Amino acid sequence: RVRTGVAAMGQGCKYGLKWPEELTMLVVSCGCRFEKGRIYTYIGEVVVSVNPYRAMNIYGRDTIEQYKGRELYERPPHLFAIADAAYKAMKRRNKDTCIVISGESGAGKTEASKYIMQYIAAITNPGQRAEVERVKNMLLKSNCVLEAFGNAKTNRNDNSSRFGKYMDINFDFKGDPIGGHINNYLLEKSRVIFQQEGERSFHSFYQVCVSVYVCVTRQTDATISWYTDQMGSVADAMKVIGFTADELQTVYKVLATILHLGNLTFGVDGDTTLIENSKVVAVIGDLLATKEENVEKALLYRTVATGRDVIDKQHTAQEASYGRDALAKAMYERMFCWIVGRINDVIEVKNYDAKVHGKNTVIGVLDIYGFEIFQNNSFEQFCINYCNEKLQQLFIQLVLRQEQEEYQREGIPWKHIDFFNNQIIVDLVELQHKGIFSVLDEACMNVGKVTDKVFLQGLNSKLANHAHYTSRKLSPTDKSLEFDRDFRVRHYAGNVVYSVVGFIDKNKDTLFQDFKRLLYNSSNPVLKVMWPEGKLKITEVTKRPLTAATIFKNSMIALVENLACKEPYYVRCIKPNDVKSPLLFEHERCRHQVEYLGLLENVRVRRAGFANRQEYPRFLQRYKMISEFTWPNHDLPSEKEAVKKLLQGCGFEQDVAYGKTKVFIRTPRTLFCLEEQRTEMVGRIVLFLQKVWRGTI
Ligand code: AOV
Ligand code: MG
Repeated sequence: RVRTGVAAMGQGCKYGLKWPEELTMLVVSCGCRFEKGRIYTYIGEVVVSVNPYRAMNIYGRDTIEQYKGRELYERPPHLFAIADAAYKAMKRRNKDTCIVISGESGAGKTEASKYIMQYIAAITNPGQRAEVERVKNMLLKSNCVLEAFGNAKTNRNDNSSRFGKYMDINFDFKGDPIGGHINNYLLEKSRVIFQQEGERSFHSFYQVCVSVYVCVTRQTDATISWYTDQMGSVADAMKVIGFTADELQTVYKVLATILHLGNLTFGVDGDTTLIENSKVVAVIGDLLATKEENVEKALLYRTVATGRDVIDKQHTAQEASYGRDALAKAMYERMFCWIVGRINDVIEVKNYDAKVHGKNTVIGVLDIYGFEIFQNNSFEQFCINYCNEKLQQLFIQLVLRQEQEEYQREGIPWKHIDFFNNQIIVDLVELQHKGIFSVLDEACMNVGKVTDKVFLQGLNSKLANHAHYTSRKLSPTDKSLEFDRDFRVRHYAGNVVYSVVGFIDKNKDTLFQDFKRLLYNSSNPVLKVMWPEGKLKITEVTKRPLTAATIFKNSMIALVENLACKEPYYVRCIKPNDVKSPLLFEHERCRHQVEYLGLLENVRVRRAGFANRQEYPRFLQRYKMISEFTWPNHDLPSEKEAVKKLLQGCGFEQDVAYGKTKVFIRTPRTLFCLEEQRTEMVGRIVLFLQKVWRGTI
């Protein structure tokens, strides 16, 4: 039973092995498989994937063929099998399904999501319909574009997703892709103006730079040539998707503007704030298709309405720098959302009439930023880690809790298996009035003295007794926390110290109206559409916008609701080491991940539970031909009784349990045998019918 890896390991641990040996064995099993190049393992229907950090020859056409249309346990564990299972469930049962990929930063989520999409593209559209081919091509090409603008090198991953992505792929009644939709979540835009030691800004900036500055490309650094290669394919992909030449130009101009903004410095002369390198302003004016003096004014002044009067208030140098950075971040974020919007325009399902074509079903693929801990963790890490808490909660609900609840509902004898429920941490972040986001929003609403320190004080008074929250004030002897700056959250995946510096600003996310008007009034129409709110008059802009935390929280709640109403398939990614080595499987590191991902509980539930369950009528319909008691009809009082008789007759009695409405099958092997017998019988029946038909019987 090597094939099922971890699950098989679980079955082998019948001899009273308890924590932590049981966990250790799980990890050892994963490690052995990793060393043999078997990077995938199943726990029930969950795929555990260990990042190989080397090119694997397991994603080609021949492998795709091996998995196409097969059942999960027929072939060695693979991402393709889970993609196929999600596809089959969608096609056979008309169900919306989703594939949720989780794991910490650098564990292999984005790569997995791409292989899954490639697989789906490869197995669909046997009729080669042109429109379907077009849609598939767009869906695949969109990955490359979004990675260029939304990924960056971090200290955890050279190609780290700095935004969350959920993609719906829509299928017609034939099971062919006819469109899609991408939802993107909170881009880490602060990266545009600041990167931690060893990190970089978004790939897109380097891609434009290598194309402009030959001297950069002469460097022999491998990553530079990578950027050069990418530059070409991103531009090609954008053209294929349908970005016009003007649109592409505007994208480059926005990138260039941001780079130039980064060079701007402010000084003071008496009472006047001024721009020290005014030549840069001219360049920016040019790039933004607006007058130089408009740019200068927007950078140095703020128009405010006081009663009926409208006055220009001069910024201090500090305010001007703040405004410049906010502009750079906002321009990038706005452009990113615009790109996603343009892709959606193109891939959106068109001309589909459900009345004519039947229900249009969906497979959702979720690839978000993984849990991360850096030297310095700020608002962005806080949001990213909260997002991972939400997904862990969903996993608990769907895999651990629901499974156990079903046994109870069906009256199957069951000993409850405990697991750590992270709802308490989700509440710590998102609970109304009491959670960290609420305290942050309250602090931002305060007029007058609003500082990050005040926010921290708010947290300390509201959360003093929370088991997963602490700060130096609450734990005075804990030197790893700085007074008036840090708080620590005990996340499901580890402890993270956050610095409150910047939380208020990032949450308020203020961009002076003057910039919005500046960009809206550009004579470049592409730029103009990115900034529709710039058309509002000074006196019209009154409503307080939602904070970044509230927007993110609402989008996460909506995401989880959306996933929860689909049939989920899980890929749990594990990062074997911190040095990107294909050879190193660090047991302690992996043990930690297996533990917090809830995989041990997952194994326990599966081991004590059943691999497969089917409602009696459905089961009977499928297998009745293999038993003389049920073929062609049975005379038993109920379908449940008929199923019992059938299974007794085949000798599977030991491996099944009978619930109120469903039969539960413990091991996949039994299901195989049933399937084999069925195939054989169906063959015989067909042969028999053919003979009858030809009159040879
Ligand atoms: P992530 O998506 O989980 O991190 P990635 O999918 O970007 O992680 O994987 C990180 C790197 O690991 C990739 O760039 C590859 O070099 C390598 N890798 C991952 N999976 C495979 C595979 N199946 N085969 C070969 N190499 C692989 V983050 O986006 O940082 O959370 O926010
Ligand atoms: Mg990623």
